[in-house]
Amino acid sequence: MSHHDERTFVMVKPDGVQRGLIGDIVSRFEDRGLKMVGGKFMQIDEKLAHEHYGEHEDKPFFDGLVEFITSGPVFAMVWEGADATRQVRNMMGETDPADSAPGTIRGDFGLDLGHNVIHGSDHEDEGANEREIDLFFDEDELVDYTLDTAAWVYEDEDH
Ligand code: IDP
Ligand code: MG
Repeated sequence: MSHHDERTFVMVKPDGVQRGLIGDIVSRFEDRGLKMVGGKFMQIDEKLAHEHYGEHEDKPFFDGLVEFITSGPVFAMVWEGADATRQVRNMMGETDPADSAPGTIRGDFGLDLGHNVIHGSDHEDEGANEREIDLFFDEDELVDYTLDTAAWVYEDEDH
């Protein structure tokens, strides 16, 4: 794998789907030069919600979080690119939209901590990206292909 091939898990949460933000959010990652290698419009069940948010099991907001994330469809994605996990987190903003800078996804689209529009793997949690990709996608649901614009995004990518 080249250094352009880091993969990260991203998901438009039920509030983002209901508010019609899938297209806008996908556009931001496309515009940045990242490559979508997987995408799935789906409903999260209780079991998957518990697995995905297992690290927060003991937090007071856990039950509400599970209820929210299972309350309607989500759009789960895998994005690939240089430093993808950290770059996506930067584009998302802070966990609380109220603390997120304008120009970030949460800073542009949210006002409330519980409804913060998007999930992205934590770049400070080693291996979280791979774990979450495995949880949501089968290997054959991820597509290997060449994005022709990559040569213009990356200086050291061949034409
Ligand atoms: P992150 O989504 O920015 O990685 P985490 O700390 O991993 O933030 O928390 C996971 C999700 O749990 C948040 O995105 C948010 O939806 C919810 N959450 C986190 N902290 C709180 C809280 O204090 N109250 C309510 N919901 C919370
Ligand atoms: Mg997190």
